[in-house]
Amino acid sequence: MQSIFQKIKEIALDIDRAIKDQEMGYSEQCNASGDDQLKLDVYADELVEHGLKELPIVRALISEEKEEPMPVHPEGKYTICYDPLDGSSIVDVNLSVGTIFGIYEGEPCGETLRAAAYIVYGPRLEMVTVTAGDAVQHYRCGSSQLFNLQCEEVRLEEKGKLNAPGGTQKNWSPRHKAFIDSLFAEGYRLRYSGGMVPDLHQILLKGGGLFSYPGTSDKPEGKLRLLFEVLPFALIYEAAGGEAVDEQGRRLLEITPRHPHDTSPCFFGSRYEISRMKEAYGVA
Ligand code: P6P
Repeated sequence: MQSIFQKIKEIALDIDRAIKDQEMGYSEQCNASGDDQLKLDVYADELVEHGLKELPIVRALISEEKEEPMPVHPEGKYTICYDPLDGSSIVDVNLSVGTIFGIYEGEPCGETLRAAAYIVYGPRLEMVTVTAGDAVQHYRCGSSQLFNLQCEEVRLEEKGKLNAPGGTQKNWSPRHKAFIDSLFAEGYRLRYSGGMVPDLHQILLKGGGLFSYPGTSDKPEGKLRLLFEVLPFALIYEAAGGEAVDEQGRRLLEITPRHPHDTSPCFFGSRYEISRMKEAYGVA
């Protein structure tokens, strides 16, 4: 696994440079989910693909930016699913964005997820990693271009203070709106940038709270993709002592996608907030 994390660090430095140097225009393409692709999306996708293909341990790759899985080394052990530049639509206004990796052994699903990592491209370049069964680790890249360990065991508090409610509010169910409003009535502070990676990174490092992207009238199955967005963060949040569930209160890591680009409604947070969600959704 360390060879993968090391390669991710190298890729992160390349994408960080590209964000600073590349133009922000749109390509003529769109991805498998129908999202318009920035030239930067395409370039970041190439950087991840070419970097990971150098590792003999990689059996296959699945990218948010490509419809089909990419076979790599037949004797490889892991299938790596990734979102090369999540939140790229906000990079042109200089908000933080990220890259997300799920490292699966066998057919990719919650149960075969062996490790996860994400990179945050913000005022500082940072990385968070976890191997199933181990602690969540947080790294920061200094001017030396080295990733220095900041915390060897990132933990969520039992209850947090931050609330990151995703999705178009006019398309929320009345049940979801009542639940989100009840958290604000308890004094939670709104922290939502529209970038999944910095929004979840903030809650993780600030001790807790809730990030939610529910099913909505326009997106009944949610917006966030299981293999390369939802499941990697589910592994990280559970390893940090939190929970990650769908609208039935089921662990997201118990889900097996039918298609590589399947999405799921998702709730990530500290135990208290997830218990409140289960009460509000009647799935406690
Ligand atoms: P909304 C970015 O496009 C993204 O995929 C995630 O990074 C983010 O959490 C979500 O979409 C934001 O979606 O509908 O709240 O703007």
